[in-house]
Amino acid sequence: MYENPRLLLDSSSAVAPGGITWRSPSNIAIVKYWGKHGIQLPRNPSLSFTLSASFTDMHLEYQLRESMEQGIQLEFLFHQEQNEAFRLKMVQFLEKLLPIFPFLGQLDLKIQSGNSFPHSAGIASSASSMSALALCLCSLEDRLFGTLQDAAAFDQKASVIARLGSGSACRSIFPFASVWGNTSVVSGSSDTFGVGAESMLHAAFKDFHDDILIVSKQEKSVSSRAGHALMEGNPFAGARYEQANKNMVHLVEALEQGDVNRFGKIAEEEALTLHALMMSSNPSFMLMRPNSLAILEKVRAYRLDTGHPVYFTLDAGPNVHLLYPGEIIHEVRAFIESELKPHCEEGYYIQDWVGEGPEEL
Ligand code: 2P0
Repeated sequence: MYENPRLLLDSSSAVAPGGITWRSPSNIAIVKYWGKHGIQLPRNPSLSFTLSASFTDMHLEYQLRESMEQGIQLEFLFHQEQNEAFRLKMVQFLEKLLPIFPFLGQLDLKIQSGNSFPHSAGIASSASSMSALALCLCSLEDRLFGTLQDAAAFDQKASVIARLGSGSACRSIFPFASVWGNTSVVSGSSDTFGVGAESMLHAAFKDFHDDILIVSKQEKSVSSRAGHALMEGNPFAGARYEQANKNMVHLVEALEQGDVNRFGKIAEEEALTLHALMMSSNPSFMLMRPNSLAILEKVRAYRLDTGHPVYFTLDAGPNVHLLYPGEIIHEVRAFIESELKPHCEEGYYIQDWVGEGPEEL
């Protein structure tokens, strides 16, 4: 639907060389996307909070190509250094996008990219980097052709492009929260792009924190692509997709009503289900480490002892995300420092929070 052969520069186009920069954040799923089909289409709807401190900055430079070379011409720097593996991945992706952005084949491109979090923090950077790239490309289209002046159309196209790069990235385009995947409880929701969910958030959730406890800085033992693929043979897949649909309904209610405890119960169930699915896949993967489990048990005991609404979620890896409202930040940080930090690799954790979404710099 986004293929557009007319987005080509004609020979009389006078394109001045230029640059575009976007900062785009990561996101943390509360209802998880796990299982896909077709071209990056989700098996179930998901909902995430948009983060603030974990982001990618991407600068895209372009100039009209003078040579007759075909295809994508790209120079790529990651944290100011050449990275051939990343460059080739990026070239492959941009080549796939040529039917949507045919003008990319007429330009010499240079991308400089960097993350706010260390590369070796065991944090997936695909959501922030693919959303940043999608935003740069849509800004470039708009600058050259004026075709994305409408903010909603811009966001929707950016979300589609981000999704093609990495499913979860399509949710990073929107401030505070986003829903991706068709669900009857969110009007306008779609399998092909994320939609903003800020308007459904009770004030209680707009000041939510997500402290990311880094249990291991190692790369994930299984790629997301392989993880999603394992769902195709998982005996619990059907029940899982049903559960995700129900959790989405309940989560939207909890978010609207400001029901933090109901929200937290769903968040933990989703995280543990994701890991249970990986354990019950063939081959089976155990993504938590002993320190992950120690943290989960301490969080539950702390909640029981203090009554403070602190909940956990997990991505497809060993690191634990602690979710809690800003009003108890001092108590929770003291708990992290004394009880949880010893379970983190080199005592490392990232202080993050729900935020405003991407910004053009
Ligand atoms: C999510 N995750 O909803 C889920 C929960 C991780 C755990 O989406 O293959 O990098 O690029 O579409 O988006 C991570 O998978 O996978 C992910 P692809 P992606 O955030």
